[in-house]
Amino acid sequence: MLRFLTAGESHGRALTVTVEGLPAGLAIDEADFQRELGRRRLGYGRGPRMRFEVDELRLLAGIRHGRTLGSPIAIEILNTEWPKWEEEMSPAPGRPSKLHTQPRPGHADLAGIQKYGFDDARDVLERASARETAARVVAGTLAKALLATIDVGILSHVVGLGAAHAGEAPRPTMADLDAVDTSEVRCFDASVEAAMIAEVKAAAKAGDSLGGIAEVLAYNVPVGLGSHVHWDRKIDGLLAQALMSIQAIKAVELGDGIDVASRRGSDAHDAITYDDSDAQTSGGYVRTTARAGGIEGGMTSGALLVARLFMKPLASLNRPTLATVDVATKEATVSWKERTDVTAVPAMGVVAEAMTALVLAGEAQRKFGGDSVAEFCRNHAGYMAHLGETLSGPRP
Ligand code: EPS
Repeated sequence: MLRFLTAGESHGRALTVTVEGLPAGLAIDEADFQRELGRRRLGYGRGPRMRFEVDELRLLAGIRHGRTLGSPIAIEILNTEWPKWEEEMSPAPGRPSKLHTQPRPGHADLAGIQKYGFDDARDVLERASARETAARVVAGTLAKALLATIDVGILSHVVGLGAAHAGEAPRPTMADLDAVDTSEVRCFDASVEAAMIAEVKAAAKAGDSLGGIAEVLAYNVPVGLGSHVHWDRKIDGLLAQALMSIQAIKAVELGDGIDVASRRGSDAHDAITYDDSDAQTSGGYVRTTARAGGIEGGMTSGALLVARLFMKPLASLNRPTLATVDVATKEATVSWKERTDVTAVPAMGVVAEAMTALVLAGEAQRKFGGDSVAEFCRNHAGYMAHLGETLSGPRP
């Protein structure tokens, strides 16, 4: 079973991530993590921190000479500003210099203060912050590397930013990933890029924030990851949970999930054809459309996996205007001003790739097993070679 745990506060000394359950022999090095972390820092509308944050890494355990050992992997991501925050975030007994008592509407501040009995929203916000997604991206880099050994590729692109939406442009393939990352808003539809940037500029000028939509695509996913047999083995449920857990995500759509609810069945599903020259992921059974998002009955179908994530505008506003209540005095006020991004939708897509990779890699390991990458790949190849054969041959 592939598991990971992160720890760390946004302005603490470091984030750490422990990843457990990967096979031995997976080729990985620091540059792989840095490439993905660098992609996560991109995006028009990010705040000042993303210009100076460097995501310095320490590979602490589980990797030797560029290969995983099969043991738990532990990685630390140092926070650039720690020296500035050392006193405020010190683990030693003491008191904060200032209490943040005016919770930001839409943030974890108020529910966290109430639930944990805090008198300072910083005790909540430091962990609720999307800084934690850097650790997820590190874990996701390992998951992507495992999936790459069976030729599964994952990418994301932004399809909505504020009121600007991409049209019906063709979906990017893995070969288009650099082009997507080159776009300032990670949008593959060049005709809408300027409108997205204008949206961000206008929101920034107003001291406001913006949400949006990113689409994640997973190519070459083999048929049969996940299962129909239990609610907690259905891969659509696992993906929804993993993607909804990303900070500020309020909805996840798989395939045309929202739209098909108002169509007739004859117009909502993906017709099946057979083409044995296209046997790679699905045993030759080809879906002619991608409405189901590559998932049927809680299992991957071998078709393109498509998930869309809907992100709310960030709760921290550069010009706080929403009414709130000071929890110390119960007086009406607005929140304090916390440094923030205008939007983080382009980065969210990269985080969504990581979470998708972690779910798919976990399910691939459940299906193919293997203590070494070689064994994992052999088992995958054996399964793919015999797709479509019945369990025990002809009935007696
Ligand atoms: C964030 C606020 C900003 C973002 C941060 C998420 O951080 P700061 O308060 O330090 O300016 O830059 O994102 C990251 C640090 C990151 O690595 O993604 C928030 O409140 O969620």
